[in-house]
Amino acid sequence: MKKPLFNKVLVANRGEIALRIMRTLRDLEIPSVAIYSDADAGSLHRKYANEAIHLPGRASKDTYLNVDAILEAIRLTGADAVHPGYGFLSENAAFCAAVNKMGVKFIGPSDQAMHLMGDKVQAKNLMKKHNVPTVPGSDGALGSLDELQELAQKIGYPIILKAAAGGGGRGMRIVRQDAELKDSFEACKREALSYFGDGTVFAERYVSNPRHIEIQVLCDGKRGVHLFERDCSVQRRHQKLIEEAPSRFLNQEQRTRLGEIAVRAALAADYEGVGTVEFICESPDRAYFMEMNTRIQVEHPVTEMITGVDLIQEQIRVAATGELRLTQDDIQIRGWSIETRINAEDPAQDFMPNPGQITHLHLPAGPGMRVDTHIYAGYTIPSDYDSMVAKFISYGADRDEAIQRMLRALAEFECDGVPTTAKFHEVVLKHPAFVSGEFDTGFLALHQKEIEAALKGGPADDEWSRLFTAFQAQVKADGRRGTTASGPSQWQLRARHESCRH
Ligand code: MV4
Repeated sequence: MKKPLFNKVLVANRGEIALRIMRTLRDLEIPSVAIYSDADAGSLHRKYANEAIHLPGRASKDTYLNVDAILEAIRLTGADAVHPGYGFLSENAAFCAAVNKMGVKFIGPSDQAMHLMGDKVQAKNLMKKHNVPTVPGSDGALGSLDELQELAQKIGYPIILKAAAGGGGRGMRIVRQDAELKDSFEACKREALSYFGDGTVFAERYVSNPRHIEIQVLCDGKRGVHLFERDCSVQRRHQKLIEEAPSRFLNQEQRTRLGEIAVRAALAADYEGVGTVEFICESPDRAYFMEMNTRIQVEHPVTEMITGVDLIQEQIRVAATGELRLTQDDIQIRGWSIETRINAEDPAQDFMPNPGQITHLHLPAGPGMRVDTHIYAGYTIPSDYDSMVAKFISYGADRDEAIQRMLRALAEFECDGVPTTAKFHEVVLKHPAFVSGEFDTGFLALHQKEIEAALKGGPADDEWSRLFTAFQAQVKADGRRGTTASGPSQWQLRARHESCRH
């Protein structure tokens, strides 16, 4: 009888990711423990787990962020491992250390590696030592305004100021001229201190409208493999909305090169578990290390779809055995995958979160469609947590098929009682710039007006759909499958689109 990897795993999270982790635990025949707040008394993750511990209260700080309550739940249930998911305490080094101190395994990296990557100055210094490309900027933390002024003379504008304890777009300021430097520097330090309790700030040359390319890595502290890239450039205010794997932006040689750099970056910190090394790219050959996320990410399913690897299972295996069982040769790309985040927000109301009760629900399915969600008909979306209620993950032999299948799913989806971002995703997935793959992190800002017009169902929307259908027909007529589907260039499409718009 094989010794189980763990006897019982407490999942210190909620929503779709808690369910997703518990399903893999079920595959591995490992009993799961849920924690749930007052607001999640009717949640699927509570129902699905083998055991469930109620954490009194609604607010995150009293429940999913309540370290003492969660440590007590571990003691109470005798769990020998904890999976933190993403968000909440997943990158909280103190929680990680407290769990390990109990003799319970935190499924993730060591608290040292987590702490190191959480300090963007330390992380960047480590990368420089290991020949991982970084953006030119200050040599570590900025000591004074004089130092910043000297740097500005040296590297020129625009410059971006960043909080060392920040990340994910928090605590950043772009400076475009000398006159703004002093106030921006003071403001950035003040915000860093109040948001993160650490006023340390550093500076870099600002790369305008980069692509956001991130590499999935899986390490055991000694060895590491990469599972290729995800392109997360379609973002709104640093909130990713659409992610895909692989990226049209990289060819096979660039993909391999960036993957090897990412593994080197992770092993520089003796990294154990799954992690994501994030780059911004000025061009396919000019990628710069941004930060390393030391958790499983929301968008991990697109990587699972193109590689066939269950990342949560591998994460649990490495945590239990300390050994990576995959080699780089085991990991191949097959097909294309796209994820859209379905948020209970109203895109027509500036994406304002709009929780409430779901009175009718029909979820899409069929070939090439995976839905990771915790909602059900009659479920009331609590206002206490983030607004993401589902992830639609499409899979196709190539990018065009992945887009088509996502559009099929979005059209099939029905959800009454709360507005969602589904219609927004339909509009974006039909946009010539998206379809052609020629977009960067500035995509939504650049096309905001057209997208808003299409959302209102104006003529642009009908014309858009017609244009999209014509484009797709041409791709098929060309018989060109795969990512190199050319069809009319984005600019031809756009010109046609523009001419039709007026
Ligand atoms: C940058 C950058 C351009 N130049 N750093 C955003 C969050 C974190 N991952 C790092 N980020 C960026 N750092 C330099 N030197 C662009 C981003 C960035 C971004 C910036 C503004 C608006 C949207 C963005 C989306 C992804 C990355």
